[in-house]
Amino acid sequence: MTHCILIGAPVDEGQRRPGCLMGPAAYRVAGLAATLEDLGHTVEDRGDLAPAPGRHQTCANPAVHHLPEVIAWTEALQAAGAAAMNEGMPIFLGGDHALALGTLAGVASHAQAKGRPQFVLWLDAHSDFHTLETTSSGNLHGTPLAYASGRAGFDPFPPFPAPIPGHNICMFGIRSVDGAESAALRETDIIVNDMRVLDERGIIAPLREFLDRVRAENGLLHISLDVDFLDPSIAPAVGTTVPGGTTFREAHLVCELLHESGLMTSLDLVELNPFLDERGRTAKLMVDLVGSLMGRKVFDRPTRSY
Ligand code: B3U
Ligand code: MN
Ligand code: MN
Repeated sequence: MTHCILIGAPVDEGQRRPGCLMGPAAYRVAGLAATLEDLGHTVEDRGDLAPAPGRHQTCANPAVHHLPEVIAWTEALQAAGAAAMNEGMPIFLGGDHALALGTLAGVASHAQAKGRPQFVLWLDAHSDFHTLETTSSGNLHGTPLAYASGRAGFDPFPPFPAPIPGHNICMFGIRSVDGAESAALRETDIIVNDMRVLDERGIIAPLREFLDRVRAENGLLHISLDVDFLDPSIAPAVGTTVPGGTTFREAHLVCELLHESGLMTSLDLVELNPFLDERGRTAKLMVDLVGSLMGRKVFDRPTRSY
């Protein structure tokens, strides 16, 4: 039984298409709390954060937009995330992926305080490895992993509290990487399981390899689930659809394996844009996946027989 702490983060300033701010409400309407309670967990819904920018930070790249707003979210989510880690498992309801600038800062500072290594599993079509200097879209939802790994180029942001080593970060489902991201990623030891790798090796072996390391090092594991990890045919409610995503069955299998590992300590649900949804199907699918992550099984075998 886990104490699940829901934290709404209706941020939509990390990209340009309005609608992600309705995400937290959509997860609640789709029955997230009841799904968790039915699985035997306790749920505490802390409502939605609403930080206001205190200053007007700027940066040299003119494409970057909503910088003060995103910095305010980062600070608020770092504080809320670090506090929640002491009390249970935070589940951050986005909001676009810019929220992970703050959630990663929060969980990493908690891990540092506990003297345990932080690991990150990034379930996404995108590598989100831009800095303020390299992004050409100016959309800050494309930057959180660069910030968390301690890359330079985030001057107006608070320094990332405890940069996460590259080999503790595993990207999974990647199929859209910009040139500047690619060049920077090659200089790191981040594990990039792009779709080529998953097509060749399947999803189980690369995931188990990573989870085995988290376990061996007694790590904390943050999972960041971007809606576009899923194929747009099953999850249309996202601003940046990329074909060739994971299927319904693959996504559930990933979630079941993650549950079986018992390693997840925090979770982001990001990029849901309910304005683009079809009768709530994407919100319901995301809630369903959280059900699998938190222990729902098709058939409860006493021991694994396969
Ligand atoms: N890499 C592109 C596209 C992108 C990143 N994350 C999303 N889209 N969702 C960029 O704008 O940084
Ligand atoms: Mn993303
Ligand atoms: Mn994405």
